[in-house]
Amino acid sequence: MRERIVAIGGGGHCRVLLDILLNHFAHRFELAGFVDPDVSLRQMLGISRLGDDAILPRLLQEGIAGSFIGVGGVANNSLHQRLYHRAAELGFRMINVIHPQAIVSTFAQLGNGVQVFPGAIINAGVTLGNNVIINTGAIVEHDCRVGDHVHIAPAACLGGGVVVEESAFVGMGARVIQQRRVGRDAVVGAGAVVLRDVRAGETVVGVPARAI
Ligand code: JB3
Repeated sequence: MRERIVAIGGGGHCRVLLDILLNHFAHRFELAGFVDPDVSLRQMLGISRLGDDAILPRLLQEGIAGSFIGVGGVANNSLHQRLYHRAAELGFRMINVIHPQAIVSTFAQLGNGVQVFPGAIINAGVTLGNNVIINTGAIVEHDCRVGDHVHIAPAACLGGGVVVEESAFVGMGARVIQQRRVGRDAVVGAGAVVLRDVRAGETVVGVPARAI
């Protein structure tokens, strides 16, 4: 019996998630549709808009037990985070979406609602929290600890033992050298090279990365 699931948010990030689920996990999941406040949206990759977030409790009662956050976000994870909390509190099972061409070590630990996109690599000893996005081609080296609601953008690279705290964002193609810490809600700009710890809430850009 396939699990019926609903996507929360129907934009570009959701398109990548639907691609993975429709092409590789149709045997496990039945995609009931997506919810999104944009009434101009009708369908995406053959999946219909069901309504806005207000219908989520009814969907749960109708037996749609699983959900995933289709809203991504760049530099600011607050909506991604808020929607996750709302869906989890309603009682949805927050599914993990992991592309089969992502390499995820059997010695890595993943939370709930984790999204790992094509070409990403998660090495041994890594822990990923809940609602984490490891975007296309990103590399998370051995023993990294990535907190809840963190977004590692495409082609970013975390060296061994890096700690990325809750809700931080590491931009496209950024590098964080081994053992460094990126603080809670911090933002590492695209292409930045982080050689020292990034404080909570700080935004760093450039090579070497400097606070702005
Ligand atoms: O950079 C990359 C590779 N991807 C980006 C991704 C991580 O984040 C992408 O380029 C975008 O910057 C962003 O993708 P996302 O979140 O899909 O953005 P967008 O294409 O603008 O779609 C957001 C969707 O969320 C829109 O359809 C909004 O109407 C919808 N939305 C906004 N607020 C919401 C809410 N949906 C629900 N269900 N609830 C809301 O509160």
